[in-house]
Amino acid sequence: MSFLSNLFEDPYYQRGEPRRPEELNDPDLIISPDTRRENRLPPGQTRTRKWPVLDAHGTPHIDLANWTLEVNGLVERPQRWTLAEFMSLPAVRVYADFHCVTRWSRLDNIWTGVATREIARRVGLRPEARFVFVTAYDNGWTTNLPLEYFLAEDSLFAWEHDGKPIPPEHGGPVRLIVPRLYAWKSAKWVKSITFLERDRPGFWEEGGYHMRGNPWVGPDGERFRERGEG
Ligand SMILES: Nc1nc2c(c(=O)[nH]1)N[C@H]1C(S)=C(S)[C@@H](COP(=O)(O)O)O[C@H]1N2
Ligand SMILES: [Mo]
Repeated sequence: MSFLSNLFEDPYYQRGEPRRPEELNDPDLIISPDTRRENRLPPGQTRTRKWPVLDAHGTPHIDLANWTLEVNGLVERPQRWTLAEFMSLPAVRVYADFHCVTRWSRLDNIWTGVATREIARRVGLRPEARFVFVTAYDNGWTTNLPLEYFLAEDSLFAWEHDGKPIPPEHGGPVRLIVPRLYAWKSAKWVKSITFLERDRPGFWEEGGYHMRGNPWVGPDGERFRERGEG
């Protein structure tokens, strides 16, 4: 029964096995390297065929006419984009998997949006920048990550998933996608990005979640940090 209702009513339900990146056969598509692994599930993760909604405060109301994305901190040219300005920047498409620290992974996603590298190039990073602090529209929810993961080739500010606009509950109009880290670093409803010299814990990181959060490191991924670490 639930199988049938998922099949017919849930547009995100995945029927088949995840595609291999070679099968996509699309020279413009950026392939997240972790999708090329023999086993695409990081340790301790289970595949979900659905796309669960997970967030701390629920979906915020965002007035699209007043939406802005601001980039500041250790940059030469701080900037603020409206939604129309942001969506007219050159777009990329990325094939990637998505791993939530609560142990589900949604494989086989195509995201469209602006590469984080493109944004970094436009604001001009100062050499001291080493970490990224992200603020979102849901009650000022925050997260932090190392600059090299933010700037990875498969990281982007996405507005489409599998060719359709990202719906509000999944972070639309624009969310961050950082495929190489657990999904809590992929901020939904992104509002501002601040480049920092020293790392600073965000919402879940304050509560003991890992400052980096690489799902592939160690026997069970970097879920929590040890006392005294970071
Ligand atoms: N702004 C914001 N972004 C967020 C969260 C949140 O609470 N607020 N939750 C994170 C977590 S824990 C996960 S697993 C993913 C879930 O994204 P989804 O709801 O589209 O599956 O969003 C991440 N980004
Ligand atoms: Mo998560």
